[in-house]
Amino acid sequence: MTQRYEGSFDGRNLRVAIVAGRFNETIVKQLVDGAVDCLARHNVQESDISLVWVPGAFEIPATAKRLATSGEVDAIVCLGAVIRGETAHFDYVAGHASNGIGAVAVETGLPITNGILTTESVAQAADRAGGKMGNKGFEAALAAVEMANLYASLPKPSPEL
Ligand code: INI
Repeated sequence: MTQRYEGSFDGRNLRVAIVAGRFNETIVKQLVDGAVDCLARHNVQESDISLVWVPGAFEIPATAKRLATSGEVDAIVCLGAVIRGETAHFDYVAGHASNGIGAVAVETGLPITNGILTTESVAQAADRAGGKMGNKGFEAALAAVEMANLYASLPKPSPEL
């Protein structure tokens, strides 16, 4: 018979860290609110949520790695806003953040989700931070709960591989 694996959306007993980049803070605060709301709605205890602020999206991957290797969290939600109109460094900051988060997730085997907005304008970012396109912070938090539960249910990784 086919073994089917899927993570549940029940966050009971999960310890979740949110790493948030302060750059474009008004937008990122909306993402954080969305993420915290999602975690609360999915039974994550308030005392099991850590919120870590860093200066900007560039600092998110290294901070996520510190948390991932602490053994004290089950999932990490990365939130930030990189807006093209505001920097010639857009591609570097956005690329580093996104690639870095992916690399940390693969290296550490911990669920780390990407709720970093990369948009052309502040208006596009606002649309995705509680506006007409929803809240990417909420979505990233939901993905973190699902992935933490999925990993808990999958066969354990072999220490030899
Ligand atoms: N950081 C962001 O999170 N978003 C941006 O749009 C941004 N811009 O425009 O430059 C940004 N820059 C700061 C960067 O993330 C670092 O904090 C900074 O370079 C210090 O290392």
